[in-house]
Amino acid sequence: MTPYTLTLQGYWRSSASWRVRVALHLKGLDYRYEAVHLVRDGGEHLKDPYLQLNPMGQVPLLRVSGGDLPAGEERLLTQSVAIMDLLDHVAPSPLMFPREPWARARVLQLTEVINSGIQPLQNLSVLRRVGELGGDREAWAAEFIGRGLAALERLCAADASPFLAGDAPTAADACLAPQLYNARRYGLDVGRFPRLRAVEERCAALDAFERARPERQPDAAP
Ligand SMILES: N[C@@H](CCC(=O)N[C@@H](CS)C(=O)NCC(=O)O)C(=O)O
Repeated sequence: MTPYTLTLQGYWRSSASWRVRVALHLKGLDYRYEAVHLVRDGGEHLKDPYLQLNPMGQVPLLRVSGGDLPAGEERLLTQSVAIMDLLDHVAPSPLMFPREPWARARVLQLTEVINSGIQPLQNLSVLRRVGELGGDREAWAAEFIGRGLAALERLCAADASPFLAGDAPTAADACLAPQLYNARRYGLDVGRFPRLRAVEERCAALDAFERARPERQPDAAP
């Protein structure tokens, strides 16, 4: 089998792209990075050719060829949670989603609190629309990030394991680091979330998490 060829189309400050970068680095996978600018000229993600590839007009997108795919075929995958799951097939160690059903469900639960319950409410397109409708974008984002993280803190407070769901980082931890970064961007005092902060610190000590940070990406703006 030939090695997989992976290209990540993302944006330095995109939290969903950041999750995928964490997974790629944890697994030690080489990948090409192609920046899709979310802000310049109204956003490359909302125009062709990118919009043809992802009609949702969002990053990240992973392009995959080689490996167990038929020769010459390239597959495109969007949605960071689906991408992290596919990466468990491409490189099973370490797993982003444990195989044991209860442990897997717990990781998915915590992942979805962020992926479905927080991030979509503070997404660029949603905040733009809140602004157009006369709302306060920053207050809106802070409100929903704060509510979601408070719930996540409660869901995890009784668990003393080093990471959100066990002894090793999973997809849930890959979602947590970028979400706390966004919380700070919108002025939240993350000291309110001691369990989440402790996990974040443990993650930050790992090279994979450090390399995935926005400011380490080639398209990072000063
Ligand atoms: N559920 C999607 C969310 C993707 C997403 O919202 N991406 C953001 C950046 S983090 C985006 O492209 N936003 C562009 C916009 O809202 O216009 C995933 O996990 O991949």
